[in-house]
Amino acid sequence: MKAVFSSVSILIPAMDETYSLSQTVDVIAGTCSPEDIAEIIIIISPEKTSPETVRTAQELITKYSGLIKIYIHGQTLPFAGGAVRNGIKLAQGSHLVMMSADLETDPELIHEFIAQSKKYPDRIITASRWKKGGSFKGYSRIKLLCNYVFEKAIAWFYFSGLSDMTFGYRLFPTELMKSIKWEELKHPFFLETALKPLRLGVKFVEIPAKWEARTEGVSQNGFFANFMYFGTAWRNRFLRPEDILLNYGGENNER
Ligand SMILES: Nc1nc2c(ncn2[C@@H]2O[C@H](COP(=O)(O)OP(=O)(O)OP(=O)(O)O)[C@@H](O)[C@H]2O)c(=O)[nH]1
Ligand SMILES: [Mg+2]
Repeated sequence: MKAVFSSVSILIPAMDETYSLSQTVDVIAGTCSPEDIAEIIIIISPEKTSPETVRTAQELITKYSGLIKIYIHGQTLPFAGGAVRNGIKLAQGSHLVMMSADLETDPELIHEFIAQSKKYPDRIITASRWKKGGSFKGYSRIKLLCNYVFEKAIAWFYFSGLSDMTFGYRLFPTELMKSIKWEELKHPFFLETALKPLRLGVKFVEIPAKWEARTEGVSQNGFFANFMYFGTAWRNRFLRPEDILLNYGGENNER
């Protein structure tokens, strides 16, 4: 699968963010070339996303009309992973970015993601808080310790040099994302988006990211939900390409 960079679709699931969502989009608009952005899709839950968030999204659509295509999509699959999976199906750009609306995925990095993707269009560009230059601010000590141990264990288990597989801030070739049979719906989906491509032999580029706890809204991921990540790590470890790809061998069959 050879990818060529033409533009990026940016997927932003949102629940209870207002100024954080605006700032995310404003920074992207202020730091990236409009021709590099295919679209920004704000994915909301019709039942759970707050009316203020929806209003903010509508204001952004008006503010950038004629400059950047922004639209709202009401998710049909549940939870954060389901929202992103809906976005993948819709993405029109050659590449797509998965990020959040709570400013924990620093929007200042998007132009760097794009620059790296132009250089390495077949690779996944992934943000790492553990790489030199990255950091955490406002992460509880216990979470930090658990994350450190988990990241080390999982890198060892997968023979991978990646340092931050649980962080949901990545750029992918769109075709790759559309070709995979995704399984997770909740937060472990962020981990799954590293593990399945790793099993397929896809290469990654890590860029350092500074993570800062949200100042608005609440995390949808309770502490004990983090234990679900073990199951995801285990289940994906022994998958083969024929288990992962929707249309394995399809190209050959067409001949
Ligand atoms: N549309 C939609 N968005 C969601 C849902 N759950 C979470 N989000 C959004 O997804 C993004 C990440 O969610 P968080 O709950 O902050 O998850 P996280 O940052 O991975 O986890 P923490 O480290 O605990 O904050 C935020 O922009 C949320 O608003 C959901 O069910 N539907
Ligand atoms: Mg968050």
